[in-house]
Formats: sequence, structure tokens, C-alpha cells
Amino acid sequence: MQKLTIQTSPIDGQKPGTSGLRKKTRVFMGPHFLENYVQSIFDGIGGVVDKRLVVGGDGRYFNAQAIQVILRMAAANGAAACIVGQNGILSTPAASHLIRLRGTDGGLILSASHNPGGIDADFGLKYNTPNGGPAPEGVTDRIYAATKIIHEYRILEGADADLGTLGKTRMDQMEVEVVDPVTDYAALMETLFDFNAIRALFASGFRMRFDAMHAVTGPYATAILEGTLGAAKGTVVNGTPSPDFGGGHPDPNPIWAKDLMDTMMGPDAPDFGAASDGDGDRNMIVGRGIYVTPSDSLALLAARATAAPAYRGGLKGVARSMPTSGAVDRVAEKLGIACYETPTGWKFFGNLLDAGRATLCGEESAGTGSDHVREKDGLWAVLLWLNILAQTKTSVADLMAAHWAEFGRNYYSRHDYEDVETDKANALITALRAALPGLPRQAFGPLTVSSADEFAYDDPVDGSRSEGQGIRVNFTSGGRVVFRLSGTGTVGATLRVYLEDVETDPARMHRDAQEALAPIIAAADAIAGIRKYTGRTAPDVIS
Ligand code: VG1
Ligand code: CO
Repeated sequence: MQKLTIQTSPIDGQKPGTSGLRKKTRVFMGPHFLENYVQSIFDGIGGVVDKRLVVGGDGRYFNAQAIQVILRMAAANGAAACIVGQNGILSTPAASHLIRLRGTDGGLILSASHNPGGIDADFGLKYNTPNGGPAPEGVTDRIYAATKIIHEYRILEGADADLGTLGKTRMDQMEVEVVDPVTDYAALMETLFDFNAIRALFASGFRMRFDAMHAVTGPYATAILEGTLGAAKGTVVNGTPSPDFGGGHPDPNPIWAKDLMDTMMGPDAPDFGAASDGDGDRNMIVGRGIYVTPSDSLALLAARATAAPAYRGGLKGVARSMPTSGAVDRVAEKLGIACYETPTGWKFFGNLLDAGRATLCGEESAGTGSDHVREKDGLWAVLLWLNILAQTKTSVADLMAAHWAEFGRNYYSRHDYEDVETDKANALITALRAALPGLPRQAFGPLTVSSADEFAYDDPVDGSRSEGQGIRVNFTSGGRVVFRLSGTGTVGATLRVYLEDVETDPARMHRDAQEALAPIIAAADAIAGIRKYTGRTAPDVIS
């Protein structure tokens, strides 16, 4: 096999976003695009000579071809070994675990997560560091810098590796080890939770529906829920990963997981429903007749985590992304533990987890996780819920009602305006930023602004500073609105508007969220001129 050095030149737009680089699949398939980015990752991390890497992805269109390119480039760049999920499959949390378990020099995860898959949809690639977590900004900055000066890449000429057969083979000097994607992850879950209690729950007739949304979690959920825990056959639906996720949007929210929502709100609803996203790191939790917002789920899991053996000793602290509701803050206060507020994106939790300052982390976008890996973990969240349900022997609805009665309720909703012209979205943010100093004390309907700023984060562990992480406007009532632009989209801009209000009056805790948030929704438009700038009269997705 011959090592080739191919001349190339920088390609615009290879700047990693919230979670790696995401582009239209056809862009990734374009001449040198993938190769330039992979070489830039290698260059940005100081080369891969004698290093070991984990490689795997969510199985979307182009996953299989891209993995072969990555392996041939790793070999040509002198890597010692690549550990690859069978058929190129690894969920994001399973990849994070494998990096940690095997002590590798990091890994490459092929996924555009909740974005749709297919030749006309999206593809993505990200590098995770040796702690198993997404590369922090310092590393992604170096990768991006490398994309701007790249002039050649190295690749091996030759046959593809056989990724269908478990075991070790060689690609030139590099070892390729194909592993079962589920085994190690499933073993880790068994160390965290009371599997006997969950088994007894299912044996008692408890019914569940897990919608894998034709994405990567299918094999994991089937093995663990139906295999090990004894949930009825058919508990996992849409459990076979498909390259275009069955033509759907593998984003577990009430809009894209509508089938599950309909089932759970229907007359013969099972006791518990859940869904996960393209790469298996997100989760949606639904009880019979009740949808649990991700922010509420984080708060409830924090309040009751000690149900699971792994957290029996208590939590060291919790962390949430800035736009996530403050529900978990009040749990932390009551538990007497620290609560950190970070920018959007799991990469900001890594230092807190590594330093032992936080045990549980979460984001409003349906991501929850703990210090067992360095990614959010969809199935983990589902298993912790099951462990709590097995311990308390009560319903999701009753658990949430008790939680709100104890801590108050944060009404919460996110409104997304998708595919807005980039110039217009930027103009909205620029105008909003300029208006910030004048906002305090201004009234919008019944609301008065108490403070307004642009969020910046000083990492308490390594002292790094991240600016421009979302604009937040707080009201004297305790409510707030946050505005930011998405960093995971591939066309135009997506404006995310995060709306929140706190309710402590038990008589008013069971209203519809959109209704409860109506004054804040109106204020958000008045403050940011959403209609004026975007031309839209309503959001595309309400979650
Ligand atoms: C979104 C979410 C963010 C999440 C990120 C990656 O980012 O808001 O909370 O960490 O996706 O999730 P953005 O920049 O589009 O708002 V995943 O599961 O798509 O890797
Ligand atoms: Co994801």
C-alpha cells in the first residue's frame, strides 16, 4: 500500500460550530473537503504519529465511505491504531466511553446528530479529546487555523478495511480493531443503575415505548431494554438505523417525535415514553399524558439521582447551559451543592466534570448526562428515569406534580425560526446588542426589564473566556428571554428564542406553557423585532 501526499488548498467554511463541523452531505462529499478537514484535525492536535483513536458514527448516509477515508488518512499519518465500531457504528456516548475505557488519544465521531441524513441532507464530523469529550474551543480554534493554511494531506492508497468482522486487522502499519458498538456501553450502564429494580418494574407489567427514530440508539435500546431488562418485545420502535433516518428528522421533541407524543397522549398510553436523536446523545421523556421538558427532566433527575447506585453518595454539583431553565438551580440550592451556568454545547461541561465539580449536566435541547462519560447520553437519561420510577413506584405525572409543588415550576419553551437569511439574522442580533444598555427599566406590556446582557463565560477550571454566548433579558417578575443563533445548522441561520417564567403559586402550575408564557413571547418580539427582521409571523418549531 502506497502512502500518497496530495496537494490541496484551503476550503472556506471549515469552522467547527457548537458541536463539530456540519455541512450539507454533498459539500462533505466534494473534492478534498473531508480530506482537508481530517488532515486539519490531525494537524491541529499535533499530528497522530503513534496515537490511538476511536472512530465511529451514527450510520447516516456517507458514514461508511467517510470512515474508510479517515482510516486511510490515519494510517498514512502514522497512527498506531484505530478502534472502530462494527460497520462504522458508534453512538456518541458509546464513543466517549470507548475513548475513556481504552485510554486512547481521542476519537473522531461522524454525525450531524439531530440534523436529517441523506445525500441531500446533512453530515458532520467532530474530534473528541482523550477525556472523551468534544474538543474545547482552544482545540477547535487550532483545527480551524489549520484548515486555513493546509496545502497537502496524506492518505494511503489501497483497499478498504473490513469493518463487518470483529477483531484486529492491519492497514499498512496501523492496527484496525473492530469492536461491537453496544457491549462496552451496556456493561457501563449496568454499573450505574439498579438493573434488578428496573427488571422487577418491567416484570410487574410496566409498559414503555422507546422511539429510536431510525437512528443509532436502536441497537443499544433493544439490547438493554428488551434484552437485559426484560421489557416486552416491541418496546423499542423504529429501532433499525437507516442512512436517512426513515426520511425523518431524528430530533426528539414533540414536533419530530409526534408519533410517540400521540401514543403517550392517547387512551391506551403506556406508562413511560422516550426517544433519542440521530447519534444517541439526546433524550425526550414523556409520561402517560404528560410531556416533560428537558429542563424539568434535568431538575427532577438531580433531585432524585440518589435512587441509582452510581449517585447514592450524592451529587458533587450540577451544571446547565445558560438558556436551560433555572429549575435545576433551585434543586441545587436545596441540596446545598454548586450549580454552574455554561454556554450552549457539551464541550463546556468537560472541565467541570473532569475537575469533579459537577456530577450531572444538562441542556434545554434534550441533552442530559453525568460524569460517567463526557458527552450527553440519551439512553443513560432514560435508564435513570426508569431507576427512579422503579424506586418510587409512581407515575411520571405524579412525580412532576410533586416536584413542582416542592420547587415551583419553570414554564419554558423554545421558539426556532429556521433558515432565516444570514444577513437578516445577524442584523437582528447586532441591533439587539446595541439596545442592551437602554433596556433595563423599560416596560413591555405587564413586564419590566430588570437586566439585559450578552452572556460570556469564564471557565472556573482553566480560566478560558468564551464571549458572545447569547443575549439574555431578565424581567422583574423572574421571567426571562434569551436570544441566540444556532451553531449546528447548515443552511441560512436559525434564530433560537428561549422563553421562561417562574410560577410558585400551586393553583397556577398546570397551565399550557404557551399560554403561561404569552406576555414573555410578546415582549420578545417587541424587544428584538423578530417579525420585522425575519419577516416571519410564527416560529417554525416550538419545543
Ligand atoms: C444545538 C443545541 C445544543 C446542543 C447542540 C449539539 O446547538 O441547542 O444545546 O449541544 O445542538 O447537540 P445549536 O448551536 O444549534 O443551538 V447534538 O445532539 O445536535 O450534537
Ligand atoms: Co445528538
